[in-house]
Amino acid sequence: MQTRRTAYVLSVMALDGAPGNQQRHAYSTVNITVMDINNKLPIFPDQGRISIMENTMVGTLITRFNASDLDSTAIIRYALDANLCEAKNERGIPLKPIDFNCSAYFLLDQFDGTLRVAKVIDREVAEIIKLVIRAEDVASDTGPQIATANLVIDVEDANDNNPKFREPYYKFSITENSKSGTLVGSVTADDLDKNRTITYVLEGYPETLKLIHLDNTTGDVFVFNKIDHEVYNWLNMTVKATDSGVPPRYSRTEMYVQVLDENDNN
Ligand SMILES: [Ca+2]
Ligand SMILES: [Ca+2]
Ligand SMILES: [Ca+2]
Ligand SMILES: [Ca+2]
Repeated sequence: MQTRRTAYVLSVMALDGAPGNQQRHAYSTVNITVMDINNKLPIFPDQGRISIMENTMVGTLITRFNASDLDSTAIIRYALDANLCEAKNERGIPLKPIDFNCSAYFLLDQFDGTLRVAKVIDREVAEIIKLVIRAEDVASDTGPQIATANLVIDVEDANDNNPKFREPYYKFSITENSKSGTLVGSVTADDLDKNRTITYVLEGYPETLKLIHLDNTTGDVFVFNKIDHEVYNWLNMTVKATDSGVPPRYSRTEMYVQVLDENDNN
């Protein structure tokens, strides 16, 4: 351990108590050395907010902490306070430690203060994570010297989920000769990412697509042209749902429309 010495040299003049010019004096030199006692807490201000993308690779550097300490002998060591780590999902609901072991997602090097990804983070699980970091001067002469700082990590969304239809397939039925504009049914897909604006498109044989219309934004399915049961008992189509991510992702499902006989051939 290296100790800073601050040295002062004083010249001291001593006078005796004799009156007037009978007074005698002497000079002397005094050397004073001030030893630095390690008695100051580390200085570790709040670390603000930082963003990382979800799915960032394990080992990626997030940031580096750098606490300071006025004592020359300071030796700073860093640690995460696992008990104070907090994660919230996108609705702001805190995640229980048993569901999301917050501190397990980060690796803090105690010596150099680097914070790295220890486990791939899924934004759909945790969107905001608050870390509490302890900086301790382990060379303290005066008992524990610990300063703590917060760091808020915003997990940015990547488009890593396809839209998902609520049903494995859709089956509707209509009576033949239903008027154009008659509602057949509705399809809905959800997306776990932030790009949840879904566009729906119908795919199938051109002659089938002339009969049925799908609203691109609502997923509502309408009769478009008169459908004759004697020609079609069933209409089979595919619905494609595309999200608004960059690049977009999509999924498909089957849609079956049964055309019921109106008994119009008597
Ligand atoms: Ca100190
Ligand atoms: Ca994800
Ligand atoms: Ca998506
Ligand atoms: Ca995502």
